Amino acid sequence: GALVGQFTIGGMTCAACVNSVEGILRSLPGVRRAVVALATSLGEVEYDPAQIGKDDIASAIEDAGFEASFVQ
Ligand code: 9UX
Repeated sequence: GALVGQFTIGGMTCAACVNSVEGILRSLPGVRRAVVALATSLGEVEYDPAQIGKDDIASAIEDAGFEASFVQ
């Protein structure tokens, strides 16, 4: 079944950053749901572990110019 990963995302300073990161996350194969909050710098991603892992998700965030670390 799907897993949920939580990330702290650094470097987001405006609402467009949030939309950008959400768009990147939702475009990844295996990601079913992604919600990013500017106020808390938190992102929650529901994903299929058969298709993608937390490291891949974090790498995609970092490739877009933000910092990502796992919360759980
Ligand atoms: Mo806003 Mo974010 O002007 O990368 S889009 S700071």
